[in-house]
Amino acid sequence: MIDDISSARDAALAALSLAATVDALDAVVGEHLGKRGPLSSLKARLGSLPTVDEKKAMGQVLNEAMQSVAAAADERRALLAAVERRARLDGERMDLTEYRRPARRGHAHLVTEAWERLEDVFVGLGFKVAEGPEIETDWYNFEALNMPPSHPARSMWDTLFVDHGPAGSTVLRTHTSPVQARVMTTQEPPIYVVAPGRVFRNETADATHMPVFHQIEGLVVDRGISFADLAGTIEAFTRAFFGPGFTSRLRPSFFPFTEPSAEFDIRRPDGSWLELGGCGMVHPNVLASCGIDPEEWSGFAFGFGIDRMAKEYHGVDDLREMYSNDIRFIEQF
Ligand code: FA5
Repeated sequence: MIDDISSARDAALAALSLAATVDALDAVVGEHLGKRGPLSSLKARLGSLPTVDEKKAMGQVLNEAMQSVAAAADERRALLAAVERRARLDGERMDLTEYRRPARRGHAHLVTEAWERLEDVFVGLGFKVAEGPEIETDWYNFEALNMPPSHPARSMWDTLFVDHGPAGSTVLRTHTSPVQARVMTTQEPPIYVVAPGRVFRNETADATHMPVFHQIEGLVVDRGISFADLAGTIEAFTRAFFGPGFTSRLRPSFFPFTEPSAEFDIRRPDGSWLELGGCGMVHPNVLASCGIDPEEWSGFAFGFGIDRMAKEYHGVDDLREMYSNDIRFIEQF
């Protein structure tokens, strides 16, 4: 009987190993371990064994055979199930890369765009681009610009100081005008430069003010430069930047580093005015402190707010919107 048990077990194991699917395997299990299967029918033969001991011993052998078949079936079922699952997943997989949204390109910040356009306009008018440091010495930011220590005009700008060197000697530049002094102390006239850059003031942000904003400085030093050259340059630039519907005007004003000085406004097509910056003829004291002979050379300078120009150009209501990085705002441009 032992031989019969062994061969029934081996036949079951062989059939299991040939089953290629879980369904086929279940069928094999049913066939070999089921009630009518060869192993079960051997169970029926136990009763015909002569002694209790033999019945017991043979029963145990048979049980072990059935258990080994069941264990082999479980192992193979797990394997086949994993293979089938993988095949099903592969079949269900969708190639999502087939649906491609057209790539969306962003754009430079509105202020950066205005900055670059301004450079283009002025380079087109024959200017070169200069730059200076954002952390400045008191001398360049104030003193060279005709504002000696304690000069009351210094309070025109709410200055942020840097804790470096003697107290008050280092500032975050309050305007781009120190670049005038840097250019004049290092270059011989004739000078035609613009200097765009970031400036800092201890101011609370509101619709038209930011504590960190941008200006573009212009400086011309040559022989026989007059106020008419300044007015003509500003008018040419206004039309080139904003378009033919816009014009400019100059209003008398005061800056310590220019004499005479003016405020520069642009007139929108609807007739309203917007203050954009300051300008004037370079003060003889400024030329002299930068080593240029005011008897031989004269010049004009201007400085205006790039952020306000970008705001105006795009019809934005509030400067702060341009720095909120709200994608719904940015996407409009
Ligand atoms: C100046 O800064 C002078 N350096 C301009 C100048 C240069 C005059 C050369 C003469 C010769 P003012 O402080 O007015 O001036 O600033 C000039 C422009 O910067 C303003 O008209 C405005 O357009 C812009 N501006 C000033 N403060 C802010 C601010 N907090 N936020 C945004 N823009 C500002």
